[in-house]
Amino acid sequence: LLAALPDQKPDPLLALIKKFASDDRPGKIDLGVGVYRNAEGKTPVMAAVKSAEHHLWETQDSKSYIGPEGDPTFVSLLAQEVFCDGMVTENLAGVQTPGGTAALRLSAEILAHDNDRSIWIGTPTWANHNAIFATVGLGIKTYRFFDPQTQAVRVDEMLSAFESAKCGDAILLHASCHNPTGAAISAEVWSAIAEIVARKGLIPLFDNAYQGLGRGFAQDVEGMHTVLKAADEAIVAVSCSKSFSLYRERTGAAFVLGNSATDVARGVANFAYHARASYSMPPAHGAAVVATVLADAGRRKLWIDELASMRSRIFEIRTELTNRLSAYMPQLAAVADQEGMFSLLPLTPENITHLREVHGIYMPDSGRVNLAGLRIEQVDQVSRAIGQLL
Ligand code: PLP
Ligand code: TYF
Repeated sequence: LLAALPDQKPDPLLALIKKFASDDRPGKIDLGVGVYRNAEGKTPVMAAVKSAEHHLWETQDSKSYIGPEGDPTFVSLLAQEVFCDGMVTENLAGVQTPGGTAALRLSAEILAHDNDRSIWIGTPTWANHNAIFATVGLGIKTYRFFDPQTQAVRVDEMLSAFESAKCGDAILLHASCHNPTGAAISAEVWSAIAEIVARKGLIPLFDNAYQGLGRGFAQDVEGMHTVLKAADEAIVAVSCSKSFSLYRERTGAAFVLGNSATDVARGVANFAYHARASYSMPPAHGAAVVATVLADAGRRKLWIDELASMRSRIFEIRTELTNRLSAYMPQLAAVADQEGMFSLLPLTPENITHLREVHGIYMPDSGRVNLAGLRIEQVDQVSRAIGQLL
């Protein structure tokens, strides 16, 4: 058994965490794994989360099973935040999942039910997307999404890929804060995507993993809403890992939007079937925390304000870094218009090894930088180290 198994490489981002930890240089800088860090370099528990945990500790009276769909109160409170008024109807339903990853996995499972269906994925994308869709046997088709040299979305290539998709194919879209590029899709392009989705009968699958870390909590899903309103059927995978800083609590949800209450109930029943066959039920704590934050106006405001300050810290670093890097390479001025924690710099694997070995600056070989890994006073030093290589 064991000798016959294939060799498996660790996820490069997760492998980088270990490499960084074993570097004992005091000035080392981690621009690798996608977690938010504050000005002190910490990933703190949000104040609203602490308050909710305190409340739960005092009031929670049972740890009995909750079922594969998870907590329906969490699911409906989260739906109010992710969708807009007219969308939360009997034609929308969802389940709680262990993080955005499991929401994507359940989505992949129901999409893979039709052997003829393919999913269209932009490149580059979050590395785990490929693994998730390949594991369930879904056909994967790719289109080039981003040009690191110009830092622009390859709009024409993306739209013509969608034009060539078959009716019933799925298209994977990042709702905002694209991982790994940070590239934002304009309102006009969202409308063009919506038009193709409607005309060709495509199924959008949105990965909504960074809501609130881009332009604003509500703004970050406006483009998604444009497409969802046009779509006949759609799926939305939500992660609460970043938006609530709940990473290890594994909190998320998968939603289906359909044409009738009967259809979405069938979608949810299939999500629950696949959940039962793998992890049985989602862990309760993170979802209970999110529900406790969202259900209380005071805690919700505390959370929304803290999220806004996280967003503005990322924006400040982005602006400062862009000002310096664009002096070396004018195209990098576009980095300022990107959103979320990441940008993808046009660096070679040799450049990245040099930055790590000589300057103690860590990033994956792709050249993706997590801007939240920087303190404002480090921007100058990091820009000079990177600038020399551009
Ligand atoms: N989707 C994207 C684009 C991500 O970057 C991540 C990263 O964590 C996820 C989904 C999964 O998030 P979770 O930790 O909630 O599973
Ligand atoms: O892209 C990132 O850095 C985050 C963290 O299997 C992550 O999404 C990376 C890999 C993974 C889970 C989370």
